[in-house]
Amino acid sequence: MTTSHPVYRFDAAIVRRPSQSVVNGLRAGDHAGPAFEAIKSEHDAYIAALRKAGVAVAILPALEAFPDSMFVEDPALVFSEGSILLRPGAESRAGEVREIAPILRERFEHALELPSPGFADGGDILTTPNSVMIGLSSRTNRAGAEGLISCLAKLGRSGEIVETPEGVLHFKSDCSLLDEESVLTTERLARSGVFKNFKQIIVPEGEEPAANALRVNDVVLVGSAFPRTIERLEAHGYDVVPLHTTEIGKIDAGLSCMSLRWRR
Ligand code: CIR
Repeated sequence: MTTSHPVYRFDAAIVRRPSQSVVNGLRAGDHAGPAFEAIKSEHDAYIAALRKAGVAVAILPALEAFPDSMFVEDPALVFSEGSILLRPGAESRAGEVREIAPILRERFEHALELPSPGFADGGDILTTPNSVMIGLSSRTNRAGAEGLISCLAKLGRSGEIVETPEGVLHFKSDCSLLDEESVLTTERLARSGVFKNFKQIIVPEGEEPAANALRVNDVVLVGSAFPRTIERLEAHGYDVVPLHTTEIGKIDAGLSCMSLRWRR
């Protein structure tokens, strides 16, 4: 189906303040974790950018028990038509669902839950005009993806199962939607052919984490550490807002992870 408004038009978002425990956030590899103050300033700038783009942002309190809980994109999925509580694939993140559930039930008339069994992280889900792409990954398995497809059907949307490149945390670590017909993607993901029906802008080699950008209304939020990607997007006419992501990048996160966004 085709939605009545572009899928990157949002007027509401939920974010969650980082906890001090974020310094222990999950990460692949054994490099040093981020510094709390630096994460906090990246998060503050992100909220300011969403507001400037025209989004009403609700801020949830930090959850010390859950180091990765500022990444609210993962435990749930939201649309104008309703919300779906997911089941994150990392054990340490399972309890985040219980924390966000009441907030979604309050805001959405249709608040669905991913059926058991199966796991699905919001970071693996890319909403496009014609389908919701669900990337299989170390966090999202086939049972979770199939359960999600049944929930999406109840909201009048169709889901499509796709593959995440080997070694990449989430499907959306490597891509983002730029407009109704264009995506920003890494070369390794583009190679799979998953975006054959889209115009593709490939992030330059060495800037792969830039692929997790975020189109919000008239602007595209992009990590400021990726000048060649920014240049490429500007050359295609996008209005880019660069944001610091170096600290959240240390725990494998990017710009989409820090909010749940929808149009009321
Ligand atoms: C994790 O490994 O779960 C967090 N450290 C990063 C989550 C990033 N979320 C996202 O890409 N949606």
